[in-house]
Amino acid sequence: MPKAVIALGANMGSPREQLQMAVDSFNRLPGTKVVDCSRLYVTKPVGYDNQPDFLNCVLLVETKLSPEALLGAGLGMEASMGRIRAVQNGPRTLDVDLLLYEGERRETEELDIPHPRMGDRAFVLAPLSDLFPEGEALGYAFGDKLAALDQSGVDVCSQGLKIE
Ligand code: PH2
Ligand code: MG
Ligand code: MG
Repeated sequence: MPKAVIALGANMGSPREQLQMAVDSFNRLPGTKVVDCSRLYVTKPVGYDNQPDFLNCVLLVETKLSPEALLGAGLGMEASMGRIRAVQNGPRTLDVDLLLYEGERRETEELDIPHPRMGDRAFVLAPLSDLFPEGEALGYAFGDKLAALDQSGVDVCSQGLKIE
């Protein structure tokens, strides 16, 4: 089965519970298994300051779903957790981003893979390096990018999420 990497983030409501629900929801999708989950990180907001800290993590899944179907399922989870898109980069109950999908690239209105901003974001690359300590994920090299980023404001939480 193809592998894919998904980033999760939340900073409204009960972020830990919402992220755990997203992990469980991905695990229950047809033809999809959550293989690994990074540690959970508490991170300072990037792009829009006046909002609470985020919880962020990254998942590795194996899936028979297409990239579009996988993203669609994630957007459905965002909607079911009451996400309202009020401010760009603003607070949210759940954000699901498809970062990478094995053997696939996209540059469409609907979907960009690799995710176009992932290489600038320590809150994405630090958890990604938990899953891929060698600094390369599904053909995407990120070790040098992570080393060049300021990683202050990206801290590991003592307790992570569970994969059922
Ligand atoms: N997501 C954003 C913008 N800024 N900052 C942090 N720390 N974590 C996020 O997940 C995040 C962000 C847009 O999706
Ligand atoms: Mg995002
Ligand atoms: Mg998003």
